[in-house]
This record gives sequence, structure tokens and C-alpha cells, in this order.
Amino acid sequence: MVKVSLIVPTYNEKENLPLLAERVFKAVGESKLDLEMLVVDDDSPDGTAKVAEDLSKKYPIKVIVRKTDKGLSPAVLEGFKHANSEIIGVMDADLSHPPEKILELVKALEKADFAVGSRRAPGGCVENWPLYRRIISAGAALLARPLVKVSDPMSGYFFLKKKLVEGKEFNPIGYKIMLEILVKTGIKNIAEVPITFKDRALGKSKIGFKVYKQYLTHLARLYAYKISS
Ligand SMILES: Nc1nc2c(ncn2[C@@H]2O[C@H](COP(=O)(O)OP(=O)(O)OP(=O)(O)O)[C@@H](O)[C@H]2O)c(=O)[nH]1
Ligand SMILES: [Mg+2]
Repeated sequence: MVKVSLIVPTYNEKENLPLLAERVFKAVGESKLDLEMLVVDDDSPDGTAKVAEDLSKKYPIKVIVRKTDKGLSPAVLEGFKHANSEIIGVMDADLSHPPEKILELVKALEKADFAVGSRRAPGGCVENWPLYRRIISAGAALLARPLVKVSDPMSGYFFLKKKLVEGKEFNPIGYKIMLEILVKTGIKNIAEVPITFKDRALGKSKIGFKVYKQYLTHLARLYAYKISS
């Protein structure tokens, strides 16, 4: 059996979590994966943590509730600390990332150190995103292109070998934890698995001007890091 810890950061995702858990554990089904889901919730006011606790009676789910240092990237890093498997995955809770690709992403790690669920690899795409989001996403990806050699540097859906992040220091702000990991570890052996990214159907988006601003600050830091290392 291959053990996998799948980290799902959540903030106000109570409608999505039951659907996500059902699809994830169905997708993994009778495979060789022994998957635990780590829901890392920032004390969501909608009661996401309670929903996750209820789901943990039916599925192998652990719930981590954070009350300080809120934010998506620190939540994922907290998940790393609790992951007990040799393989770690990260996935959004809002069903934008197809759980049906988990097996393919984990299989890619037989040959690679890191596997990205990519919207921009041949066969990947984005569904139902308004034009402005596509333009912002393409622009943001362009700005990150010199930092990493992946087609979708903005992806939040990825799997990696835990030993490659153990003992490493990360200092991300905002949403782009994958970019932080790839730059700081210098991992080069990266596989890309095309995905169809669907816009969230339920719950509210947390993205806004602040997140875009944080991205630019984060990028500046990463360029400074790359130049000095
Ligand atoms: N723990 C934690 N999770 C967060 C935080 N902000 C966002 N998330 C989760 O991170 C994932 C990605 O956030 P989204 O709001 O879907 O961001 P996005 O996909 O860029 O934008 P939309 O899908 O349009 O909302 C989701 O599972 C969110 O619930 C946060 O501050 N803390
Ligand atoms: Mg989303």
C-alpha cells in the first residue's frame, strides 16, 4: 500500500466538504492507496470543522483547526507537520480540482519527485471561469514562468515526496504555496498531469485584491531569493 496524506485547506467550505470527501474516497476506492485526508480549517465561522468532524466518522479524515496565523499557505504548511505518509498531496476543497486525478498524480511520483495537476498541460483546461479570471491567471503565470519550469505555476493541486520538504524553511504569503515549495527546494524532476479545473459551484470565493497584492509581494521575495542563492 502507498500511504498518502491529502491536505485540504478550508475556509467556509461546509457545503463542499461532504461532496469532496465522497468523490475523493470513491476515486481512491479499491486502489493501492491508503489515503488519509487532513482538513486544515482556519476556524471557519460557517462550521466547516464540525462538518469535517462528522465526516471523520465515515472516512479516514483528520481535522486540524487553527486559530492564529490564518491563511491558505500557513494552513498547508501546518498540514505538512501532521502528515504521516511518505507522499503528501494538496487539493482545494471547492471541487475545482478533480479527485479522479489523484491516482494518476500519485502514480507520476514513481518516476518524478513532484506531480502538478496542470490546467495548461496538453489536455488540461479551465471550465466556467469568467474572462477576467483567465486574464489575471495567465498574467500571474507569466510573471512566475522564469522561476519554475512548469506549465501551471499557479496550481494548487499537487503531490510530492515528503522527504523533499522535510527540514526545509518556507516563508510564503498568500495563496501560492506550490510556487514557494518549488523555488525553495529547487525540485526539478516534475511531472505534469492535465486536469480540467472547474469554477467553484458552491460557497464563496475568498480571492480578492488583497490576494493579488500578496502574490506580487511573494513573487518579489522569490525573485530576491533566487538571485541570492
Ligand atoms: N485554512 C484556510 N484555507 C483557506 C483560506 N483561504 C482559502 N482557503 C481554502 O483554500 C482553497 C482555495 O481557496 P479558493 O477561495 O477556492 O481560491 P481560488 O480557487 O483561487 O478562488 P475561487 O475558487 O474563486 O474561490 C479552498 O479550499 C479554500 O477554502 C484560509 O485563509 N485558510
Ligand atoms: Mg477555488
